[in-house]
Amino acid sequence: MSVRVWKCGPHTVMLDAPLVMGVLNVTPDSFSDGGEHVDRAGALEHARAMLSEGAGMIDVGGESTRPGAGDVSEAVELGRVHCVVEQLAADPAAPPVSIDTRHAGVARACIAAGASVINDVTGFRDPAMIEFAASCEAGLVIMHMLGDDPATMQDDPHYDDVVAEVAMFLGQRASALESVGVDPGRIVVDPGIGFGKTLEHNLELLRGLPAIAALGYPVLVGASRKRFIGHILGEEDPKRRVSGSVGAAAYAVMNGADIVRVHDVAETVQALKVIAAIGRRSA
Ligand code: HH2
Repeated sequence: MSVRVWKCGPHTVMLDAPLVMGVLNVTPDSFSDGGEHVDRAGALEHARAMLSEGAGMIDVGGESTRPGAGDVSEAVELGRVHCVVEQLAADPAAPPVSIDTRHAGVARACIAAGASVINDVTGFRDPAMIEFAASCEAGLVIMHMLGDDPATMQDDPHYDDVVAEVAMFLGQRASALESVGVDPGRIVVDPGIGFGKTLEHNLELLRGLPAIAALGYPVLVGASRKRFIGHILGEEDPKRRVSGSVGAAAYAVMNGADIVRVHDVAETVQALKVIAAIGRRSA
């Protein structure tokens, strides 16, 4: 059996078992944990806690992309994330650090500071982002968002066939990156749960993960604490959506996801360990 790997700068990330990516929002306004990790020491402490709980990667973000979020300048975003990325990446034994940004300047500065992955929720549509991706060796997460603006993406989203359209977008963005010389082994694709999608679109995408995986790239799913889980559960408070989020992550992994982006690392790791044990066959 071939072992799947993801090339992320100096790291080779093994994807023979699901990878849990821990979310570190260094923002005042993220939808579920805004303001909790804005001081540097607290952010680092939270990242280290997630690593000890089993996260295989930390995704650091300095701009909320929740529906209706306003723009943040690159300078402000970078001011929030740069030191945190630098300090997390300074430990040679630490797993890779991902920078969650749609701004090429922030990506460039954070890769220089030691990050190994660029997670772009706009799917590498900005020519400056494509140019930078081609010039470095970082792992690249291509995410689908309807339109290119979180402020308006939830305004009456419409698709004729959400799974086919999202898969086509992801395939086209991956081809655009490969056409400028990006090694396909650096690419991961993500259907962008909640980014310009109704509840039913999100559910169709989770059911349709095999069609996304058929593109041939590893698949990342970020369903954690999102509003569609709140809709299903009738739960307004994102922090009270943990069990629902673990359920979504478990389903995603069983239906083809290689990486899950989560806020609640310990709970997710526990569920995935049980799934792995049940699925394991003795030779
Ligand atoms: N979701 C969010 C942010 N970045 N990146 C990827 N690849 N996939 C996702 O589903 C995804 C993402 C939104 O979650 P969060 O970071 O917790 O919230 P906010 O954008 O409000 O900071």
